[in-house]
Amino acid sequence: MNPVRLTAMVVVAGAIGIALGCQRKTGAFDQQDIDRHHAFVGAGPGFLLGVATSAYQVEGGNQNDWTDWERGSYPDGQPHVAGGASASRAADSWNLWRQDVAAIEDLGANVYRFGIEWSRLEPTEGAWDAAAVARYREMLLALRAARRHPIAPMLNLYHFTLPRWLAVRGGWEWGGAPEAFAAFAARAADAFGDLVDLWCTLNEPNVYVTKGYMAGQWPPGIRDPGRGARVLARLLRAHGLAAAAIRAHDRVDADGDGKATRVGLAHNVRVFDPAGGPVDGVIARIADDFYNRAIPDAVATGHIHIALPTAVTIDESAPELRGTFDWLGINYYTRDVLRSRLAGALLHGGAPYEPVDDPTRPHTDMGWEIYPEGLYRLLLTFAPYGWPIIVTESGVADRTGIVRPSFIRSHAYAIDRARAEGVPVIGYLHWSLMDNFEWSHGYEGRFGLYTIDFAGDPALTRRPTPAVATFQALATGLGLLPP
Ligand code: GBH
Repeated sequence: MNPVRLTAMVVVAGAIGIALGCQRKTGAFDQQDIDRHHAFVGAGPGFLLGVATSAYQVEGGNQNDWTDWERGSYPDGQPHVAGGASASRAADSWNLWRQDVAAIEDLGANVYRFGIEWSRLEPTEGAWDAAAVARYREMLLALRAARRHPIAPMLNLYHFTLPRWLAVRGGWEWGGAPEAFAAFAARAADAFGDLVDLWCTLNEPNVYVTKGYMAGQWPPGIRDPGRGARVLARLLRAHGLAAAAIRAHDRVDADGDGKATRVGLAHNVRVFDPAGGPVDGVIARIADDFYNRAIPDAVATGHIHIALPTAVTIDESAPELRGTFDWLGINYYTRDVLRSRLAGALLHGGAPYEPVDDPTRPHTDMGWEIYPEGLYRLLLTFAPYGWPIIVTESGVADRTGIVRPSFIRSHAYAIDRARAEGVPVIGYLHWSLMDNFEWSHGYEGRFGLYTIDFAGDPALTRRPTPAVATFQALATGLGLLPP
């Protein structure tokens, strides 16, 4: 189908979808519908079914701003990372990557989203580690030569960690950071472009700024919304420059589909529902504009608008951002139900709202509400932008492994409901392939399809959880595994 018609179709479908979405806002999925549903059937051979990880969370052996943060503690003595854990070995994927590839083959996945670590490839400014390049290439080749069918790599360039040389200059607050990132992207495209078509520039810029510059729970540990908003604008600039660099430097169509590059970004989205009255509604709308809308709006319009009332309003022209998405990546985990606390915020500072938890709803080990309807609602919300959508992350912290199968099935159902209404979802990637270093939660958040006994098993064996079979059933439905 020609792109104009496709776009028109998507916009119309999206508009209808939004109307439906509003109507059905509180309409919970019927468990019997989910149980009966065969997910992704008819999605077509091009559908991307895969798993995701990030470099720092799985590789081990890295030295960057997070390594330094892990060693630190808060003024009250609490370590920055629960239990004082560190990612010094993590899942040891730097050495055990063949086991990772074998696990992905067993799943039947046809795409693997993973990171290349900037601090490893460019340990000092301008340097380039040829041995690290060779090791990543070895893995890329193994993915392309996988057992049943090729596993397309989706290469992620930035996922929360910065080289030390850049962090000491001020990280993303340093004016030269976007250009430095684009230079890294260009070199990565030169080094890996013959094996990679799917490029993800940034992971969750909104999560990075809220954790690193507002909550102060991640490096650089700042609590200043204004600075956070400015860093978000910087990250958008960095994305724009990197997208251009990737397209200029990767001219090789690795998979023969006629396109050398398909560039996007993984955007964390959350449903913000008001707990009650009109003020809660206004607050939810502000949260939605800042958290969910600012990034795609900037790319759609070529204008950066970031507003945090009472803290900062940024308005900048950025025409170079237009056209930088071949796809939009959606990372979805949970929703927030918000009750405003404006008076409290004005008098004592802090967030202008507090989350209201409904204890009757199911929750994950991290305390996040399990709300698959939110994925459906958000897919309808993002469809009118017109980009094909890849669910670049969806997953659940579940130490037992018992919850994950139904979590996968309900979220796949949410995707299919959106697809049935015309939303062009072209892929689903589960977070995560295996248990890994869950940032400030250390090894307490278990997101893996494969579990790892970090404390008791020095071999770090990847052991399948019950959800492996659930995922394999999706692959079978898509013809990626034999019935
Ligand atoms: C993703 O972030 C990351 O890309 C990945 O590195 C990470 O391992 C994975 O998800 C699992 O966390 O604690 O009240 O703020 C998702 C980050 C998840 C942050 C939901 C905010 C809301 C609950 N977000 N979370 S709260």
